[in-house]
Amino acid sequence: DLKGFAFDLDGVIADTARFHGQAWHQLADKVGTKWTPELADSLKGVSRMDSLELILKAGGHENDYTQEEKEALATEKNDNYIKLVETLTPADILPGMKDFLDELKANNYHIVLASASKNAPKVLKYLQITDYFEGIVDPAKLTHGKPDPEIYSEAAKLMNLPADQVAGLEDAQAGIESINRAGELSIGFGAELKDANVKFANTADVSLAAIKTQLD
Ligand code: B16
Ligand code: MG
Repeated sequence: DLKGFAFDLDGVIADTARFHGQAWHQLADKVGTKWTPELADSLKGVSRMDSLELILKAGGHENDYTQEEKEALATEKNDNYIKLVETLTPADILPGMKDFLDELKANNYHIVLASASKNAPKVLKYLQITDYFEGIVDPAKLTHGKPDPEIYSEAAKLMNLPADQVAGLEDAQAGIESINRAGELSIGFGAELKDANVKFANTADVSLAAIKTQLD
């Protein structure tokens, strides 16, 4: 039986994937990499430095910058991203997610955050939902990012639950793979997540009953 839920943040709780995209697009223009929907998609759930490497590689620029310059580029992207995050309000919580958090809380489920983003605490603060989470996996302490299972395994540990009592919610292929490899139940939002155990077209469709229906 499920006892805990681990939430991805960007693209699941708030549409910050759009903000990450905007800030990375700016950076791609700066380094001269053509911005495409495929490139944008490949960055979802991927850490800041790994995302930068993917953008540099896509334009053949991986050897054009020193480590120091790369760190400066990543900082510039993050500064632009934070400016966008500071405009968030509770109205930016994706449809249905506040109700779902309330439903989980009312039914005494454990709730933690499993986001690759170092800005996650800030985003939760602006959305005013920090208090729903009994823990936040610290991405700075992880050896491997999504699709490695480490982040979702850590989420289960934070809740003191075995993997088979945990579900993870994700909008990105790298995240679904991470949940599946951690041995947890994967819940995916978006049509293209073929490996998710439970699938919803929109965040508004999720509820305990709707999950149960797909599992029966
Ligand atoms: P930061 P998630 C991920 O968050 C984003 O999807 C990804 O686009 C971003 O690069 C990554 O966090 C790192 O974010 O630069 O803020 O540390 O989807 O795992 O919640
Ligand atoms: Mg995400």
